[in-house]
Amino acid sequence: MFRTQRSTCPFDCPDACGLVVETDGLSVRSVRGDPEHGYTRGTLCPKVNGFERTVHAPGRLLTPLVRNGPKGQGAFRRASWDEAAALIADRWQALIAAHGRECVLPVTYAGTMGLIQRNAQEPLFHRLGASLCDRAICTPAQNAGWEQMMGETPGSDPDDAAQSDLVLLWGINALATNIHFLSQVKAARRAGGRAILIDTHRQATAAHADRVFIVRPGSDGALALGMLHVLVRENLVDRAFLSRETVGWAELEREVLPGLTPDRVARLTGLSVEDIKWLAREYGKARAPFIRVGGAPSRYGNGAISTRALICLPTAVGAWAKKGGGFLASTGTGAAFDIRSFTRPDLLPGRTRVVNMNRLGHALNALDGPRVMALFVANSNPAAVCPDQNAVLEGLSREDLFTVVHERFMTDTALYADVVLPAPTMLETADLYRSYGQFFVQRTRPVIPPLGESRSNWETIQTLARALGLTDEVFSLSADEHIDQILSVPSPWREDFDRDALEAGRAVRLTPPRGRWLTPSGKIEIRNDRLEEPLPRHKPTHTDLEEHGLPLRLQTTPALYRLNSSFTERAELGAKLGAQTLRLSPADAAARGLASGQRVTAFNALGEVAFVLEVTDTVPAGVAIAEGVHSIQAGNTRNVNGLTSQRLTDSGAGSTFYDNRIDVRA
Ligand SMILES: Nc1nc2c(c(=O)[nH]1)N[C@H]1C(S)=C(S)[C@@H](COP(=O)(O)OP(=O)(O)OC[C@H]3O[C@@H](n4cnc5c(=O)[nH]c(N)nc54)[C@H](O)[C@@H]3O)O[C@H]1N2
Ligand SMILES: Nc1nc2c(c(=O)[nH]1)N[C@H]1C(S)=C(S)[C@@H](COP(=O)(O)OP(=O)(O)OC[C@H]3O[C@@H](n4cnc5c(=O)[nH]c(N)nc54)[C@H](O)[C@@H]3O)O[C@H]1N2
Ligand SMILES: [Mo]
Repeated sequence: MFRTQRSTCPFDCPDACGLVVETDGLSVRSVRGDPEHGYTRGTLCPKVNGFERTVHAPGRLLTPLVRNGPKGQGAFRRASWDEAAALIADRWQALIAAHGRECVLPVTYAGTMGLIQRNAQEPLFHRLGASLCDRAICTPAQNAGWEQMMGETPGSDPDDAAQSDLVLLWGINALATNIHFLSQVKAARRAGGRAILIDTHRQATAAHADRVFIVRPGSDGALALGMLHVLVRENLVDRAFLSRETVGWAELEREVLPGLTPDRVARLTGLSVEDIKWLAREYGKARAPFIRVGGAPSRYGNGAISTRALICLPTAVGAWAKKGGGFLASTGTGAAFDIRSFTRPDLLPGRTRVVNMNRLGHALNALDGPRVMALFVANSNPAAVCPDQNAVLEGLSREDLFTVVHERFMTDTALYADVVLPAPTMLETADLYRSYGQFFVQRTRPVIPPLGESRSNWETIQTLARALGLTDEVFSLSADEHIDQILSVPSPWREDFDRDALEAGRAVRLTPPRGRWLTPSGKIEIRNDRLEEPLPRHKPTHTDLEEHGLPLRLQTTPALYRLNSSFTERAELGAKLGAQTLRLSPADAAARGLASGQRVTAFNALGEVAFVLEVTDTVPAGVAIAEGVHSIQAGNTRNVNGLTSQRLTDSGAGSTFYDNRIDVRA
């Protein structure tokens, strides 16, 4: 007998889809999009369609493993949970006694986005007073830029874009990374609206755009300010909105915008003067323009200040107040849940070191400060996803580093573990999900029992806490008890929340607070005097400043058939993704005597990476595109992160994956 139950896609994706899962009680038969979910509306991406093949993939880790060969070579023997937990507790206690509590470092990111399983490690490492991980690998610069101007104001509703007459897809490959937003784009276009894509190369989402503008990497802030210059000159700004709802417009108009003439912005962005004027006029004259911005424009040395410049666009034309208009980077639903009863920052015994995961390579190899001696990895694959892969692998190879990896599969990171612990998929655990790209929340219960001996992130932390002799109450409560506790804290976002529907497993909509700006001044803070740069300005990227740097700007873009490094277990997706490929323009290939299909080496001061070359006129001269985070077990010795640096953004200490230069040779 088969039965169906609702669940949620846990991956780090703005869509956070509702799922309908069919099982026989022990194994999963099919996974489909929930037709009754208000955002999923019954469709899924190619990765989670067929997710039963991930759940039951032959590579699933089913028991704890203990290393019994050289580091990094994948030699392991099976162990029981009791043995593995005792071994970890003994080693951690001995290392803490010898080196101090900060020698322990957790590195966790977003293997699952559920509030419990994503944050499970927090109470334990707070309680231990370990070093903490600044999980700054994705868009903290964008979040910082938003927060500096908009405070805790939620982003616009993606559904509104369906009623827009001009949707700007700005540095987002929605076809791969935010597929449900394309429904809004299609609806807007069906109703006579237009979509414009602004990117550094002609990527797949171009098929859904009326016009495509190719800009120089990291020049979005300059483009936004240049458009504002034109909007002012042509009297297309909403002065009533600006004087009522913002602070600092006058200074921006007086001190910053005069310098961003179309001529100068053309030089900075690579667009023509006519294109800049056209964009500004279309934006200024639109009834209700909607901007959907991706993460990429913020993954540069100027990422936060560029984000502020972008947010000035809807502000200048008052798009926020127009039905169908707005700006969406993140919906900001984190504000709807206070999870401190679970993460317990109050348990920290005192000050502790915070390690930025973008600088993991540095942290593992540095000799200054308390040396990292014990690494706990869960929900992440840092050997593949962190910048400066050579530094990360050098650190992970240290014989004196005791590494524990909690994983579903033998990832590039798990290969370097001393102890591997088996993790379940989301269909085997309970959780509470919110989304950063829409406003629905779902509470899930296990659909099938955990496979093999796998234990959820929270059960794993409970197991380790017990082995360490920790008796705090937080460790004794189940995931469901913690979820109940989180939901018992009231929030203005949940005033008319349908709790019964939530308990029945349905997606329930949050009500974002609207009608006021949640900033210290109560207005949109174009000028923010708390910052070193009170006004948005044009700032160069890291690579702009390397005058004599290598000639090609490297773009590390997400792939349709991968979620960062996840989904290597699915051979059919791997076949569609293909080999690790670098795309170059015909001009750059010809200048180097290179042809499509050839094996090439990309290099910079950080390392060398082998690719198969694809020559294509979708890529402009001076740019190189490497799509997807490939595994170094698939015949590659390094992936593209062998070429990305540990440099951080201007604010938010974010990653700068897109801000690197390379050259290529045969
Ligand atoms: N299929 C799939 N879906 C995913 C992911 C995945 O790996 N695969 N990853 C998930 C995660 S963690 C995230 S954060 C999101 C990311 O999803 P996106 O926000 O779509 O991805 P980005 O990396 O930001 O890149 C988006 C586009 O921006 C372009 N770009 C790069 N630099 C610039 C620039 O300076 N200006 C402009 N205008 N464009 C630029 C890139 O070429 C790329 O086409 O997607 C999530 N969803
Ligand atoms: N070159 C390049 N590098 C990138 C990116 C890029 O586009 N290009 N994207 C960057 C971005 S935006 C981000 S957000 C980061 C993402 O970095 P990560 O969050 O590390 O992303 P994933 O590669 O998906 O790795 C997540 C791992 O968690 C595991 N996992 C899944 N569920 C569970 C669970 O319940 N428990 C445990 N213990 N493990 C689980 C999965 O098997 C997977 O190996 O990567 C960044 N790195
Ligand atoms: Mo991300």
